[in-house]
Amino acid sequence: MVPLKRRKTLPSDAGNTVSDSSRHKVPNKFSQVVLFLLERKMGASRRFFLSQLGRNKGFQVEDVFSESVTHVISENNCGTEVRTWLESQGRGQSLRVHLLDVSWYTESMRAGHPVEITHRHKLQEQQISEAEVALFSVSSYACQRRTTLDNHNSNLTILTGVFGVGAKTADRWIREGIYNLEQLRDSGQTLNRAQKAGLEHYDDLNEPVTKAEADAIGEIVQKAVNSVLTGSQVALTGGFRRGKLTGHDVDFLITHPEEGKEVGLMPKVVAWLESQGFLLYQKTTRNSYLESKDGPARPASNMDRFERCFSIFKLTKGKEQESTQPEEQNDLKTKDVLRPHMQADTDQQLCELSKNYQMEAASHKIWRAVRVDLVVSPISQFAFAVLGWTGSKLFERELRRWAGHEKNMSLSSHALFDNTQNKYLRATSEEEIFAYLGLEYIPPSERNA
Ligand code: DGT
Ligand code: MG
Repeated sequence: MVPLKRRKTLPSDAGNTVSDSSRHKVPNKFSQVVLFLLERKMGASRRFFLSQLGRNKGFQVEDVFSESVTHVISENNCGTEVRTWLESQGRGQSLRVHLLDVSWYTESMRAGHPVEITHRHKLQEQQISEAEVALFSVSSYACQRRTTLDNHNSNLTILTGVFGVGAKTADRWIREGIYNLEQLRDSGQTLNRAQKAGLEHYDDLNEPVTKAEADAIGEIVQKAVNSVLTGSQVALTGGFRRGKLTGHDVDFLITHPEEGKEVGLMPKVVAWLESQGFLLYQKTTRNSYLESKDGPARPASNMDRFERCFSIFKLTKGKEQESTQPEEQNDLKTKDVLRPHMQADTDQQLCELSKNYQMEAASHKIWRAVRVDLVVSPISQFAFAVLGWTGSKLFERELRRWAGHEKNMSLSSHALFDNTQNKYLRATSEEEIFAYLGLEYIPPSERNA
């Protein structure tokens, strides 16, 4: 049996607790500076990662805002927003603290000590409307709001950008003195299969996937699915379904209109893709959701229960519309890129030649690696799966929070259970699910919370 990888919960503002093992590894070197990172717009995982980074450098970084905090660090917030947040926490009197942009924090991390605060580090004031003030001083549900793509997002920096590397591993490596990819390559660290693939295809995987590439991969997946089981259906989910023009991966949901026919589909699809040379990496986890056994859907525990394949596709460049089989293409060989005059007489020249070769080979590479998630769902759960896999993550979290707090229901990507009536509510469309939840239907393009 393949063990399920559980989603890890990160400490957040709400939790206010952190295990002893993850804190204060290095004593506070700067006793006058007590930092607090605001999760708002930064996100829980980035906040967690940056906080750990600071602690490892000897800074005191608090999980919970308190009187002792001297510097509040935020990202993509203006001064007014942070002040309003502080006031909403009942900390209006604490306005004497420094309100700083995350750039001050990252520069201080790099310098190894708190750098001088200059004008550009200070949060700028900006007029915000009363409605906006209300939005984050009063609790609200993102699944009641319409949020388009016009908002900011940040990528996790350095090591956590490697596929297969989570905040915990990155933190361990940083403590061992590994700060970047070069150091990681030279360190001789034992990497698992996912991390090896992540390192090998690092540049490709950090280049956003375009909609055209997502469509090209969609055609390949459709072809794979039809080849192994006629009548199977493929739906594009994730950010691209919400209208995003780029993404970090491409998400697909696969089903068959006849319940039960989807069983055993994933290994066949994966085998077909592998046989055609489309996969650079794949890891499949099996479906472990059983309604009769699991009982009412408990959201957190049901997150990863579909049969799912984490993969890296090999997509031919510039042929997005043709879905050409990669094995028909030949990578450029040394002879194609080494110019005739490139003769090496010394070791140094040889080294230069090799560097040139690698650079030229990379620029001529005719395929790129793309992260693709494939998920198989039985048709009876398909509407819930589509809703759950369309995102955004915050929108999903808020939907489940709404279901539980406001409707006494449990929502997951598998089912909706009404705790009052003690029964499952069946649905064949997202619209029906919104209706059960007493919410106005929000189309995918407006779920970008
Ligand atoms: P992207 O890929 O960066 O453009 O952004 P998204 O929104 O496509 O994010 P992604 O690919 O991480 O996840 C797509 C949606 O799928 C996300 O909004 C929530 C859902 N999702 C992600 N991971 C899991 C999971 O492990 N289980 C379940 N049930 N849903 C997940
Ligand atoms: Mg995605």
